Amino acid sequence: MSTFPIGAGDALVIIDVQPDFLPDGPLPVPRGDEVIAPIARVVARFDTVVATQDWHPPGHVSFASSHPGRKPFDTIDLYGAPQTLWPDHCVQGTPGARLCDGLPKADLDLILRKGTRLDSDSYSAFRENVGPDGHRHPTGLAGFLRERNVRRVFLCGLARDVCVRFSALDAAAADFATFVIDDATRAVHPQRRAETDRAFAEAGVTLVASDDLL
Ligand code: VGL
Ligand code: ZN
Repeated sequence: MSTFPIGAGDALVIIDVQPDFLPDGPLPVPRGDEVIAPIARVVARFDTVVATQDWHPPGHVSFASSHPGRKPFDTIDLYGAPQTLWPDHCVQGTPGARLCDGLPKADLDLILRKGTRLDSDSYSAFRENVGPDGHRHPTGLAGFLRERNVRRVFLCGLARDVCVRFSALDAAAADFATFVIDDATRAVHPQRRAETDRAFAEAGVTLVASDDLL
């Protein structure tokens, strides 16, 4: 028996399962390839399935290479908020920015691209990071889900401590009941797991296992 029977008001949101985040990519997520199998197992349960792609223009503000003297994983102040600088990754139109082989692409209702503006990043599928005008602009995903009468959002993908984390917090802030399918995520920094778990707990985000949905 399924612990979480999945129905019409539920959406699966698959975050950034792209080759550049796999263990051989320029921004490797350890064991990131292991999320694909559990995602492929649960996808058929959902009427609404969204996948995001991190989709940056060349020279993106989040790339360390765009900031002379900085190196990957440095943190800078950007528009009054901390911004981690990353190796170049997920450049628009490159093979590393595609959705990974093995993802159930035929089941996707929406592919949402984020981080597309040169001067702002977007960890979250729901809202960009703070931009030059001091605002976090919505991507439109909350409206898409609401118009389909979605009440519960189930998140999975990469990376647990970056884009999955910020997407889950924003889903909860947008009043969706929010779940993270834990075994269908992997983190850039697995050793910092407690920090992400605390953020989930404070936001009322519930961790579930993919088997609980079957
Ligand atoms: C991500 C770092 C930079 C992610 C995206 O998908 O978690 N992490 N851009
Ligand atoms: Zn990125």
